Amino acid sequence: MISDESIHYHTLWYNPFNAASLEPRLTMTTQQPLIAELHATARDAQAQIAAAHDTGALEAWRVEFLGRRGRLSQAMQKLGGLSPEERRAAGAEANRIKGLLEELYAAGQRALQEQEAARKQAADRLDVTLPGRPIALGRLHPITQTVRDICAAFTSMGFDVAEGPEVEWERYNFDMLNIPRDHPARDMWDTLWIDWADPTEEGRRMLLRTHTSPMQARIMEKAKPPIRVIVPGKVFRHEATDARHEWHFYQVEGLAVGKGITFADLKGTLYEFARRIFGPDRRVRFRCDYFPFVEPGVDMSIDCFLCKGEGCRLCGDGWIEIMGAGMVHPNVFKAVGYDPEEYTGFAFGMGPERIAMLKHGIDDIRHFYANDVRFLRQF
Ligand code: FA5
Repeated sequence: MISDESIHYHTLWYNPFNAASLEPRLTMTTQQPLIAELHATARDAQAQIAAAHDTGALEAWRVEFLGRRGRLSQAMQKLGGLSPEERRAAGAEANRIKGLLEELYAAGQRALQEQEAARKQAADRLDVTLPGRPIALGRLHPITQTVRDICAAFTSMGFDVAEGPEVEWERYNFDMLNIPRDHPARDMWDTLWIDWADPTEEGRRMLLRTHTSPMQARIMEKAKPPIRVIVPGKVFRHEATDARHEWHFYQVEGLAVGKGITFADLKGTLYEFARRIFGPDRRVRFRCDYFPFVEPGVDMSIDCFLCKGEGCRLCGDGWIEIMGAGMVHPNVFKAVGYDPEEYTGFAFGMGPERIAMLKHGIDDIRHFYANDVRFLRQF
C-alpha cells in the first residue's frame, strides 16, 4: 500500500512551489496589496495541496484557487480598480501565479494517478513466497512395470527385444505356425476377426492377434540364426473374463534358434527367468502341453501365492500357469525357409498379468484394467 508520506513526497516532488522553487519566483514581491494577496493565495495553495490525498480533495482545491469564483479569480477582478501601471504589474504577476497554480494542479493530478497505479499494482501483486501447488506425479502401470522386469531378466541373458503388429494377418497368427485353416487347434484361440479380407489374395484375412507367436514367423522370415529375441505386446481373445482371464492382455514371446539348442536350454533359461522374477524359493512346475507350433510342448506354472499350492478358487489345483513353451516345430522352420535338420530352437509365450498377480498377491486379473486409482497407486 502507498502511504500518506509517499503521496506527500510525490506532491512535493512535482510541486513548483516547493522551498527550492518558490522563493526565487516571488522575488518580484512589492508592497502593492493586490500582488501581496496573489502571493498569499499562491502560498496557501501550495500549503493546502499537500493535504489533497484524493481526487475529491484535489477538486476542492481547484475550485478554491482556480475556480471561476475562486481566490485567483476574485483577486483578478480587483485589477480593474488599479491605475494602469499598477494593473500592468499586478496583471503580469496574476498571470504568472495562475500558471504556477495550474502547474501545481497538474502535478497533484499526476501524483494521484501514480498513487492509483501503485495501489492497483500492489493489489495485483503475485506473492511468490506462497508455496506452489504440488505436481501430481504419475507412475508406470503395474503391467508395464512387470513387462519391463521380464524384458530386463531376458536381456541380461542375451536376448534382444522386438515388437510387432497387434492387427495381424491370419497367415502369421495361424498358418505359418502349423495351424492351417480348419485345423481344430484354431479353437484354442477364440479369435476377434477384422471384417476385411485382402481381395487380391485368397485367404488373407485380418484379425487381432490372439498371441505374440506370429512374431516368431515374422522374425525368422527376416533374420538368419542365431536368434535370441523376446517380443512383448498386447493380444486379444474373444473370451469370457474371470479371475484369471481377460479378453485383452499382454504376452511376452521368446524365441531362441541356432545349432544344437536342446530342451535342456529351454528349461535352464526358464528356471533362471523364474529365479530372477520370483526369487529362489518359489516352486516351478513343467507339464506336457500341446501347441501346434512346438514339439514337444510344455506349460510352466508357479505355486499359487494365495493357497501356497493347496488349491483354491483362484488357481484350482495349487498352480498358476504363466506360460506355454516348447521346441520349435519342424513345420514352422519349413514355413520360414529354415532347414529343420540344421537348426533347432525353443519358444515360449508368457502372460505378464499372471506374473504380476503372483508377484503382488492380486487375486483378480480384472483389477489391472478397471483403472481404479486406489488399486493402481499401490504399485
Ligand atoms: C499361447 O498363447 C502360446 N502362443 C504360447 C506359446 C508360445 C507356447 C511359444 C509355445 C511356444 P496360451 O494360450 O496358453 O499360449 O497363453 C500363454 C500365456 O498367456 C498363458 O500361460 C497365460 O499366462 C496367458 N494367458 C492366456 N490366456 C489368458 C487370458 N485370457 N488372460 C490373461 N492371461 C492369459
